[in-house]
Amino acid sequence: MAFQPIWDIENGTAFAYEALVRPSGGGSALEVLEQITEESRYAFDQSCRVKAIELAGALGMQSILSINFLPNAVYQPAACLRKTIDAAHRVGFPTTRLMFEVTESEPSRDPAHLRAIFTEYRAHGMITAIDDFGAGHSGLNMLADFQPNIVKLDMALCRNLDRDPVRRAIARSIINLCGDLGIDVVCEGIETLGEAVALRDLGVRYLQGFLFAKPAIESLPEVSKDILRAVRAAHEDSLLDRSEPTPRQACR
Ligand SMILES: [Ca+2]
Repeated sequence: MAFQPIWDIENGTAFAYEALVRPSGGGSALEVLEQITEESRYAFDQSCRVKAIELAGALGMQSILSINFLPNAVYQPAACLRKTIDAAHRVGFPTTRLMFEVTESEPSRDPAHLRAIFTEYRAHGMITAIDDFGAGHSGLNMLADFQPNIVKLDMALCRNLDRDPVRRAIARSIINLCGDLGIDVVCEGIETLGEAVALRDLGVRYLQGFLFAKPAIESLPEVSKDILRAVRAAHEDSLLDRSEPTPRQACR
C-alpha cells in the first residue's frame, strides 16, 4: 500500500493522503487489480480499507485518509461499513477524516445503489468524492443525482491545461459548476508547474500529482517547499498581470 498527498496549496499542508494499492514487491496497481475476480472483489475492497486505516494510524496521519472503492464491491452499505468503522476505532483514526473516492469511469450498474452508499457514508460523517470526473460515462448525471463533498477532476483534463485553451475552458466550467453546488475540487495527475499555476488561477486549492509527490510505499511523503513557493509566486504574478490596466484602459 502506498500513499500520495493531495496538497492544500493555500495552507501549504497535506489536505489528504490517497491510499493506493501496490504489489508488495513493487510494480503497478494494475498487476494487483487484474487478479481480482467477481467473487474476490468484496473481500479485496474490505481488506484494502482496513490496511489503509491501520497504516494511517501507525504513521500518525493528521490529514484526511482517502480510500478508493469499487461501487460494485459494496452490497449492503451499513454492513460493509462495519469493518471500516471498527478498524478506525481500533487505531484511533477519526471516521470524519475518512474520504471515499468512487470512480466515475467504471459504469455503476445501479445509480440508486451508489446514492444509497454515499448517503450512508455521509450519515457517518465521512467525506464523499467522485473520482476521475470527466473521464467516464455519467459524470454530470451522477452529479445531478448526488452531490459529493469533493470532485476529483480527471488527469486527462488537467494535462497541458496551461497551453490548451479548450481544456482550460472545460475545466473552468466544471470548477465553476462545483463552486455553485458547494463542492470542493481536487485536480489529480499534475506534472508541471504550468498546469499547477493554471489550475490555481482557476481557483483550485487542492492539487495532487508527480509534481508535488509520487506515491510512497507505507510512508507519507511531504511536498517540497520550493515547489509550493514556485506555484504561489507564479500565481501571484498572474494575478498582478490581470490587475494591471491595459494601456487603453489607463488612458481613459
Ligand atoms: Ca482515486
